[in-house]
Amino acid sequence: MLADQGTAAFGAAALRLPVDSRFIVQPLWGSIGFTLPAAFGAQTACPDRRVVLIVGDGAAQLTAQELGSMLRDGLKPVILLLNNGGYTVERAIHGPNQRYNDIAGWDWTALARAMQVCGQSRSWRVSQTVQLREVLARLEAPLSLSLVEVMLPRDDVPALLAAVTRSLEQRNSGRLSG
Ligand SMILES: Cc1ncc(C[n+]2csc(CCOP(=O)(O)OP(=O)(O)O)c2C)c(N)n1
Ligand SMILES: [Mg+2]
Repeated sequence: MLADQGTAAFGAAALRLPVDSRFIVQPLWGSIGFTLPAAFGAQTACPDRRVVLIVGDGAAQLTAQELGSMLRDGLKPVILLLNNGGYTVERAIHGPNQRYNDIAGWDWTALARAMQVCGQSRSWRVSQTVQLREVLARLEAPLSLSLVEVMLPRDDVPALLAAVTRSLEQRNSGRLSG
């Protein structure tokens, strides 16, 4: 499993994973978009393992072309693309309504199709938990590159991120010393 910087990494940090799973994040440099080509590398290195990538819409827009490389090589990762209309983690830290945190809307379910010539991918758009569960149940052994566009409310953040931003706000407002 790979989780990109943004709400993806903050949410995935709280997951309990099976003992033999590996979890790839890049918290130190935090360069968004890293995990999409990293998923390409992981799936190439481990063709018999199921690679699950959780990536935000903003991050994915930086390195989306590597979907094409994965399709070229016939790789079958599961990609959970979190569509919350922009840079939600940044909104949580500063400027919730600033235009610089909005991104251009993309038709994510059409994207993989546009990058292939002979139908090696499948895409879904889900907006309810029950739909996500249904799709994930089908993806226990993916037959093709599988992209699930997960629609999320713009300001929906994991509990860990909410706690971090609360303490940042306290510090910035001078209410916390030291
Ligand atoms: C290359 C790079 N550019 C900008 C940033 C600053 N940055 C950190 S998180 C983030 C937003 C991520 O948005 P998204 O991938 O949509 O995740 P979300 O929090 O919305 O789920 C940005 C712009 C960065 N870390 N790296
Ligand atoms: Mg986003």
